[in-house]
Amino acid sequence: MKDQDAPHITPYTKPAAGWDALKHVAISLRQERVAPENLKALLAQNQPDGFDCPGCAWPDRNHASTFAFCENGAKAVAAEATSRRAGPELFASHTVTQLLEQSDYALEQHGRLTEPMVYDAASDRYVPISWDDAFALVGRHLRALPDPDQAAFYTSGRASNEAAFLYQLMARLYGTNNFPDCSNMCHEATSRGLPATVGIGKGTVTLADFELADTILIFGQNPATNHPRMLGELRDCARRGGSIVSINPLRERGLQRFMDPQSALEMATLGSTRLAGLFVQPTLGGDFALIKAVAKRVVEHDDAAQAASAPAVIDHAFIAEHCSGFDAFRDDLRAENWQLLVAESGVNRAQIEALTDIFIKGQRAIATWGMGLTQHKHSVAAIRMLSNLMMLRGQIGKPGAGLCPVRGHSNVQGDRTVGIEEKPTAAFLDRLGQVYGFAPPRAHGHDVVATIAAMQRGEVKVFIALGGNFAAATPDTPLTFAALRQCALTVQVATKLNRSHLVIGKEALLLPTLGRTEIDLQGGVAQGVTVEDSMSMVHISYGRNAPASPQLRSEVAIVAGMAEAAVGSSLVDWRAYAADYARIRDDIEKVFDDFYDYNARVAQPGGFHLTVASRERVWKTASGKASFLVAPLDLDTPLHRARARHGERLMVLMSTRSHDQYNTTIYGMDDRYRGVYGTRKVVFANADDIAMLGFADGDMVDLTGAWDDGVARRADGFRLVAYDIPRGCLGAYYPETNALVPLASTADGAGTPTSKSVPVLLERSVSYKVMPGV
Ligand SMILES: Nc1nc2c(c(=O)[nH]1)N[C@H]1C(S)=C(S)[C@@H](COP(=O)(O)OP(=O)(O)OC[C@H]3O[C@@H](n4cnc5c(=O)[nH]c(N)nc54)[C@H](O)[C@@H]3O)O[C@H]1N2
Ligand SMILES: Nc1nc2c(c(=O)[nH]1)N[C@H]1C(S)=C(S)[C@@H](COP(=O)(O)OP(=O)(O)OC[C@H]3O[C@@H](n4cnc5c(=O)[nH]c(N)nc54)[C@H](O)[C@@H]3O)O[C@H]1N2
Ligand SMILES: [Mo]
Repeated sequence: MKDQDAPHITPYTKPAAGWDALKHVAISLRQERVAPENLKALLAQNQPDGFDCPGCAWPDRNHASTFAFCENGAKAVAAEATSRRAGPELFASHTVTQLLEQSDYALEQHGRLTEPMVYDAASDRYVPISWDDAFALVGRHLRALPDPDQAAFYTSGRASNEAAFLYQLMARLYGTNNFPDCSNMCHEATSRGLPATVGIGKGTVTLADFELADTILIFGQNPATNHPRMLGELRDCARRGGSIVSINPLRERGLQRFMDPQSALEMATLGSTRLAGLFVQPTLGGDFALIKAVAKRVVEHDDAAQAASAPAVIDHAFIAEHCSGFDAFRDDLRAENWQLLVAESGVNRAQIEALTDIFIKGQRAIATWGMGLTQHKHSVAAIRMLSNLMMLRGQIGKPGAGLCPVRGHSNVQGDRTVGIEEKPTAAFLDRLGQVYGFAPPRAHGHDVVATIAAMQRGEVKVFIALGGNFAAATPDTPLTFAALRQCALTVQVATKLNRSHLVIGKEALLLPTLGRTEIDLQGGVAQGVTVEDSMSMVHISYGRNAPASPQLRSEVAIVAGMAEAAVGSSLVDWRAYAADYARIRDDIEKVFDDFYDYNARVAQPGGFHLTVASRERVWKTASGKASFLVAPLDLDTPLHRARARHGERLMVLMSTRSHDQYNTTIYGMDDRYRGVYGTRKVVFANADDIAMLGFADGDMVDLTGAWDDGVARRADGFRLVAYDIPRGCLGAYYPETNALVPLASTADGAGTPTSKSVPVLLERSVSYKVMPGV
């Protein structure tokens, strides 16, 4: 197994997916020691009567017939179906301090949590507690707070609509809108950016549009690792002769060639499809300038066409009927400075030209994007500029075209839809109040970054997490740890052990829950839960495996238990909800019109599509039109200032995912498509930068933060890997580099930590003189 091998760097030369992926599925099933009876769960993945893949939010074809095989989906299922257990024996034999010394990989390897545990400060250990006592402890703490805003309720995007709806109801009945959510660190810039331009913060396409698209632009996304099922759509587009462009500082291997495990012919003949035809490699955070440059070229082409009485390049009919602000937008583009656009994007004129040519040739274009676009200071502006670029050619709200933010967690979009929102609208609160007969809190609550800051100030004292790994996923690791440790109570609802269960308040609970793959029986009846994918399809999911332990409770049951203890049952019959999830759906429908006939419509194979107004060319903006928004280049950012201070030694770091991880869950130590084996402590750098800084490929370096707030930040002991990445840019993995991400550095207008533009300096490593094993 590679994990035991000496770390090494060996470029990957085969196509993505294919036999290699199948081999790695087999390895992961073996490593996780998945019991044979649980293997059948894999076959039920994304079947109409099966469960929704807990991997990513990419939708399924019809959510019916295809067994969409995906290496990383299989790994996510195997990790949940593992036969390993983190039971009371583990906690009896290890103090919390000892467990904290273990790596994220080692913590994950302990397996599934089995019973509710409470922290015992005297022995520094977790000890068993009954469910009733655990709920009573939560109730006691919440009721003791003088102000409900001293509690915060975190959600990670695997929670079902039913669990998330009850969770927000509990918190609002309790009296707060403090809903830090994983999406604050993820697609928040999308959700906050798009409404001002197209009226709604969701994507406008469905899978049917991918079948028709002739052009797909992929911004800042690594689908071969993070959304492998998307490769099937890209393959089909490439085979139809469509154009695919990857806009990414890295030429991600998985976007170069692809072999489809579902195509018997490809697998048998070792054939593969060439995916992206053009790779444009902007500097980190250079997308705003790049997109603006392409928009400027589109205007220039259109001006030239008009002068020559040739067919227009801009869709003037669409703009006349549907858009506002076009003239000012065009004038701003005409006035924009080419030299600055090139310098700020890091892309030369020839490449901008090539990208523009493909874009204006496209009759049906889709733009997709991931974390490469959302985790920067100017993410909101960049996403709006992308929307504006698409509007120039009328590429929104018609078949085969549109905006496609690709979400992460399998229900991160649904959680927000059903009310996990720290800045709720008045209309939603009015409705919730009417349905349940109470006055919901009106003040906006804390997002992730604001929650940590409030903990630091001692203003948030009770922290409850419905899934996720808050301590590891968030910025400024040492400061965040200290903030969490100041809490009076931390509560974690989880499937598997992670760092957040060890970075705890004065009192702490660890509550084990059923995963999506497991049968959820209430009163002898199997319950299904519903989720919304990245393209707004809502469908139902039934687990197939026996629960990992008889003591596990569903997320719905756990939330209901906490709610009863914290706010009582006078307004809400929590037990009735927990006994039959269909009742929760009946009431979700009362709060959200879009969910009419919820139970009936999710019972149909494939579920139903939630209305996305912009898809229908209905614009829910202030002007009632799709809005062009003028935005200037910002030439005085913290990065510019850091570069002015440190000159060319200043590097900008992106923190990203390897192939063997699911966010903070580390399945293994390889990043196959990027050629990294047996280690996660690597930093990718341009060979010329390595030489300029006086290092050599393979040297060990330490990374120090170059943010100018006086806080010392560092991450030590990384191996330099010469890589095809633009000058001045570095790449390394998250969460190992989160200590370098400043809490105060967030996306303007979204609050997302800027995890893909972290200013750092490199030093020769003091802690590791030689790379172990190399
Ligand atoms: N197997 C697996 N699947 C997952 C996850 C996982 O960890 N593992 N995580 C899930 C979650 S929550 C999410 S949000 C998604 C994340 O999926 P992605 O959005 O693919 O996230 P990252 O791996 O962070 O990679 C971002 C990509 O953006 C590029 N990039 C970085 N900075 C820039 C930039 O400034 N501009 C441009 N144009 N590109 C840039 C990087 O090179 C990388 O290819 O995946 C989901 N699916
Ligand atoms: N530096 C840097 N930081 C980042 C990012 C980055 O790219 N760079 N990405 C950000 C992004 S996009 C995201 S989405 C966040 C992710 O932040 P989180 O969502 O908080 O983190 P995860 O690692 O996905 O959470 C994994 C844990 O969830 C629990 N879990 C798994 N399944 C279930 C379930 O069904 N129910 C419950 N209750 N618990 C479950 C398990 O205990 C597991 O250990 O991280 C963000 N942080
Ligand atoms: Mo995410």
